[in-house]
Amino acid sequence: KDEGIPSDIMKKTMEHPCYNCAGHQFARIHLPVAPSCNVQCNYCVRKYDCPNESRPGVTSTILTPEEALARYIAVKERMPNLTVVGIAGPGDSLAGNYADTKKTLELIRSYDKDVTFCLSTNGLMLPFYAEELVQLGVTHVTVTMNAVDPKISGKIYKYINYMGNRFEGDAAGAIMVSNQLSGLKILLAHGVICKVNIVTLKGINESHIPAVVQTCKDMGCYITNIMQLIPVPGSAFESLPMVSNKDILNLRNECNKIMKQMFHCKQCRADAVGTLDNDMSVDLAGFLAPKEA
Ligand code: CLF
Ligand code: SF4
Repeated sequence: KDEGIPSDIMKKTMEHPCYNCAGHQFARIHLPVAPSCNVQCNYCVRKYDCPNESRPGVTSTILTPEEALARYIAVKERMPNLTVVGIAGPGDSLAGNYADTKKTLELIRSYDKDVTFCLSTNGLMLPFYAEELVQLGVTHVTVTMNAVDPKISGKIYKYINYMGNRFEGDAAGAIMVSNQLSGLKILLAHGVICKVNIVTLKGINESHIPAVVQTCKDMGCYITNIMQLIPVPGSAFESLPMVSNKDILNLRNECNKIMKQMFHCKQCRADAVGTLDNDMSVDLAGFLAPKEA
């Protein structure tokens, strides 16, 4: 199933902690340079990190691109197994702060030719930026796509802000699905390794998830990550019943028959640093402090 992927990209994928369960020894650093967002998901309260790619309840300090480079250099010097730079919010990497996302990647690339660039997005602006991301050297992209049916997608967003207008309901769903799919298509045509995150929303998209996974498989995505919704107090979906770990496992197992599944997602912070099992961001200053002689 990995046929057709060039060997250098395959190597990056094998050394990416999220794209395969065997990547435990490799570390990633999330650089929190993208605070703004262009949509309002019903499960999100914006004062926390984007729960499309993070566990809720954490607020990352925003870094400028220059600060992000400095953090990358400091961490890389102490973490030789660091293979991946991820931009995962705390808002959306392609929303209003896209210029900072871009600048961050450019600065890091001029310092490090090899590190893998990984980016996560809700997909709204992906058709506009996909080719530029390829030029910037992004080889791995995650799109959170909770539905491929506009009616179902439309129930997940309170509204979206797009081309100067606000859309809701079916119209919002239709734009999201269309842009997520066309953005993915452009990336896939350029050989980007694509992952789709799917947040399981009881009574909303639960039974539709295999159809989302089948669409991802048919397009040529590499892996899907079926995630649990951790309800955020104050969000529109705060009282949506949580899907049990067992139900998530069953869904992943069912969808594993369709295509490769992620079983080890840690729903990490937008400023996570380290291996998936050992997040150093909680005490980054301590980790970076000069060691006592
Ligand atoms: Fe970060 Fe996401 Fe890239 Fe990984 S996280 S941008 S793909 S480098 Fe990984 Fe964390 Fe799960 Fe995301 S464990 S929340 S899947
Ligand atoms: Fe919140 Fe959705 Fe925006 Fe992520 S994409 S920050 S979940 S509104």
